[in-house]
Amino acid sequence: MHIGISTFVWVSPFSTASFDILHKAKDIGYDVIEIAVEDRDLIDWVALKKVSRELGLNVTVSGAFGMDRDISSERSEIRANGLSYIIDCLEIANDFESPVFGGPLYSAVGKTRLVSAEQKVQEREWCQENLYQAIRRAERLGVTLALEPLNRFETDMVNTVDQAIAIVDELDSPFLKILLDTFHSNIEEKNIPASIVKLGDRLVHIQANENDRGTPGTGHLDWLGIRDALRSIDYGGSLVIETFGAPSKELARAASIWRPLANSADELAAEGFAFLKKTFVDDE
Ligand code: LER
Repeated sequence: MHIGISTFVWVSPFSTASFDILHKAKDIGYDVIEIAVEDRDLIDWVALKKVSRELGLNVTVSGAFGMDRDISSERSEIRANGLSYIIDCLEIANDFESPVFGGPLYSAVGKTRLVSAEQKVQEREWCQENLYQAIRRAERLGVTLALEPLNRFETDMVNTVDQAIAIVDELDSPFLKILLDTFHSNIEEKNIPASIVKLGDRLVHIQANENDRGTPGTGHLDWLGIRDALRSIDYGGSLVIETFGAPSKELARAASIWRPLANSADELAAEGFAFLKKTFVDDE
């Protein structure tokens, strides 16, 4: 199993000025760097590819779904912008040979409202129409879309594994699967290992985060249960730490991290890696 870390652990937005993160990740021992695409224009992609190749780091790509990137918005221009952002990220993922592009593809992070049943149906239809378009592009590029349920405080659309499975099964494509972030699952799932088993081969990416989004291994998640469940489904994706060392313009309010979660991002990265390696890789 490959172990990775998101650029969000150190900075937001990730830009050419922060390429030192890749060196830090490599020095610690990570196999994967997850590039969070907040503003693609801040990144020199050619130079990034050179650095990641030289270091031998695999790349995965994740999205930052701010309010103007919402494929289920009432406003058609925002839905179009959301779809075009997903397509841009799929192309980046293809260029970097990332097997997945992951995130809460269906809506904007932090969009939580009380809406009528009719409106919910309409928003879900918009979501499905746009995901259908995104899947067509994903199929051509050979990159899998990984849809991530978020906890109830961050979205009113897909909170649970069951809700994610319903959307993914309706669209029925090998290029639309599911990303599980254990921080969100800890709030919404009754039993994370059982949810992993239920996901089976729909599960293509894991964000391996502690219950407080601090260093993995320092909280109360059932990591051994998670490991056994992943083994039982022959999980072949990566385990990526995603927490926020610096507030993201798009996500800060939703993520609601108002205090440091470790002494430093470097410490969280090093200790989190040691824990995940010991737990998930060393006794494989
Ligand atoms: C996005 O991947 C995520 O996990 C959110 O919790 C950010 O607020």
